[in-house]
Amino acid sequence: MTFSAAEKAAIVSIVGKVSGNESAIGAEALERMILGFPQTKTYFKHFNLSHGSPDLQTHGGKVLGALAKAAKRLDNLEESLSELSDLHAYNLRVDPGNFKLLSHTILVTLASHLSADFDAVNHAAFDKFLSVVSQILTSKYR
Ligand code: HNI
Repeated sequence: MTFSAAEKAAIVSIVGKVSGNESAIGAEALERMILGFPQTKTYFKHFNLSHGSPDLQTHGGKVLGALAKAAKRLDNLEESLSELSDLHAYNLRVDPGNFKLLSHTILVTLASHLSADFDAVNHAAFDKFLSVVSQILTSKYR
């Protein structure tokens, strides 16, 4: 899957707008996922899942940080996400369907915070980015 120059610019721009707020944005996306889709809580039994908890902030920062890092290597996503792909497939064994749920809540969180900056073109490009990342993170399951 490749990205057009316009898609790359949109993805990099959105990541730039989140820069510095990865933990807060990531925590909110995680909270929306566990509240909106409570079945996803099974993966986070060892976390304090209360609103704004340090666990949510730390983990949210890791997830959004990984996306920011990946956005710097859009031409070589498979290689840059290889270790995370191993982790999710072999260690965590997250059911692939959950990636759609988290991608959705990341998009909702971005829309809520970035408002007009998250227009339809940026939305479409970021949706594609999350879908490609999810595809890679779930590619080693079978
Ligand atoms: Ni995910 C750990 C990135 C989707 C459950 N995950 C990580 C880490 C990163 C990460 C980064 C930390 C790795 C490390 O410590 O070395 N996860 C991502 C990304 C996506 C994603 C970029 C998709 C956009 N993860 C999901 C989904 C679930 C999920 C959909 C389950 C619903 N991830 C986990 C769990 C851990 C995890 C569980 C381990 C957490 C811990 O610290 O114990």
